[in-house]
Amino acid sequence: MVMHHIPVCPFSQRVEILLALKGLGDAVEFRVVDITKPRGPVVHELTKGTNALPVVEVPGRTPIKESLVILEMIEGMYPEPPVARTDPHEHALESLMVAQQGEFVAAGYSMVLNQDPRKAGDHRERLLASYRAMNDVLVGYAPGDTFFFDRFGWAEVVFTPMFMRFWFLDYYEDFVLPQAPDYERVRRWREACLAEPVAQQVDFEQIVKLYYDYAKGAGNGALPSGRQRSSFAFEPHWRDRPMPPGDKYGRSATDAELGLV
Ligand SMILES: N[C@@H](CCC(=O)N[C@@H](CS)C(=O)NCC(=O)O)C(=O)O
Repeated sequence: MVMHHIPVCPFSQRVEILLALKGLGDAVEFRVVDITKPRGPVVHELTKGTNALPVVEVPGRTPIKESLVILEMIEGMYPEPPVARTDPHEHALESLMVAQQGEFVAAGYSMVLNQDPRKAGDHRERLLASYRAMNDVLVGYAPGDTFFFDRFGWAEVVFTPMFMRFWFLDYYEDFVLPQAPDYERVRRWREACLAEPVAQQVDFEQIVKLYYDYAKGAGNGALPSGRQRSSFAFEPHWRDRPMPPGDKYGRSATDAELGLV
C-alpha cells in the first residue's frame, strides 16, 4: 500500500502510530506531499476531489481516505497484534472516547486560527468543555487508571497526535488545563499519551514553528498576508529556524524573522 501524507499532519500520524504499534513499518510506503504547493492531479484523483490527506492506495482496489477509516482498515488487514479491543463491548467503550475527537479537533483548530482577541475566551471555553466531556467519558467508561484500558491502545492512537498539535495552543494561546477535578482524569490520560515512546514522530519545537501560519489565521499551507514562504516549507529545516514570536495577536513576523529565507 502507498500512503500519501503531509509529514506533520496529525491525521497521518495516527496511521504512523498504528503501524508502529503493529511493527508494520514496511507494510505501507509513505509518499510525502508538500502542503505549500497545489495538491496536483494524483492526490485530486485518489481523494475524488476532496484533497485532504492521508489517502491510501490499496493495490487493485479503491483508495481509502479519512484517517479513522484507514485505521479500521489496517486493524482489519493486520489483526496481530490487536490495537483495538477484540471484544465488541470493549471496542464500543473505546469508541465512545473516539466519538469525542471531532469536537476536540474542531475546538483546538478554531482556537489556533482565531484572529480576534475578543473571541479568545469563547474559544478557550469551547476547548475546556471538550476536555470536560472527554474527562466524563474516561471517568464513566474507561476501565484503565491511566490509559483507557491497561495500555496505549485504540483511543490513544486517535487522540495523541491531537494532543501534540495542540502544543500550538500552549505556545500561542497560553493554554493550560486548569488544576481542577473536572480535568484530572483527562490530564493523566493526556500526559501518558504524550510520553508514549511509539508516538514520538513530532516534537514541540517542530509543531510550534511549522504551525506559525495557523496561529496567524492561515491553515493548510495558505500564506498569511505579506509573506512569501509558508511556515510549513521543507527548507530551511525547522531546526535551523528561530522560535516564532508567541504573541499571535500582535505584529506578524516576516519571512526573514521566521528564518524562512
Ligand atoms: N477528516 C480527515 C482530515 C484530514 C485533513 O484535514 N488533513 C489535512 C492535513 S493535516 C489536509 O490534507 N489538508 C489539506 C487540504 O485539505 O487540502 C481525516 O481524518 O483524515
